[in-house]
Amino acid sequence: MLTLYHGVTSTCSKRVRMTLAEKNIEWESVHLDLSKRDNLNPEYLKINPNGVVPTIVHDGKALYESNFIIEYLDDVFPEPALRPVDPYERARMRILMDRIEHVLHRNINTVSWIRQERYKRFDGMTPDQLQQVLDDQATEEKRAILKKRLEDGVSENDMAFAEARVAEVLDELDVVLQDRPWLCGDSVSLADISIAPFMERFEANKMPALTDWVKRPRLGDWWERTKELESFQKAFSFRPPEAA
Ligand SMILES: N[C@@H](CCC(=O)N[C@@H](CS)C(=O)NCC(=O)O)C(=O)O
Repeated sequence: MLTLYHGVTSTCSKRVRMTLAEKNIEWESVHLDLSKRDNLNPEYLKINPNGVVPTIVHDGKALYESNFIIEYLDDVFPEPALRPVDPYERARMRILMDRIEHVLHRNINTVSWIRQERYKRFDGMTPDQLQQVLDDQATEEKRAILKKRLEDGVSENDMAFAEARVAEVLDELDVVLQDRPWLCGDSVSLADISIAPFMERFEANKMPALTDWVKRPRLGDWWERTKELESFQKAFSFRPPEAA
């Protein structure tokens, strides 16, 4: 049995849902509402000490970090294979996934604070309530980032810097796609799945610099084909029972 603890709009959760759909794996859903901070519930922190989604529990064993979860799923449910066989290509796939997670995701998070109006979650809270939210953060790093955002906000300069870092990764992906239809070759791989949720977010957030397909025509073409994938449609149309 496989249980996925996830959030409906969470990009990292969509990676896992898309991988599960590619492999036609049955799973049980435990939906966490991030706006209500379900992810900071002490019970949940026992299986995800970082207090973020997603987490899977497979055969009684918990695993977190979405890029590692999807590699695990590819190991345990090998069909269809979502990683190149060639060791060099496989290593390149991991480098792409690392850039997507540690440069692109990290920076888009700064932008989303404003674009997705995440700061509104804290509107109307008293200083004591805000302090409680800070105290509840699962890690010192998350506490420091949130404290700075609550105290100083995110400036135009911060936004521009973060968006430019995201654009650099997208430029790299456009170059990678010069000689191949998918990021790791002729078929969909974990690298394609790793970036797909962010592309959707750039479109939804109406970020023209990040969805400029004249500047990045190969990535634009890749994005059109990705949206057609059944696994993409299944993963992205998920709605928690309470929203149905
Ligand atoms: N590197 C982690 C990142 C997970 C992550 O940042 N999840 C976000 C949603 S996409 C989250 O849970 N945010 C809630 C919070 O930070 O409080 C992964 O890939 O699983």
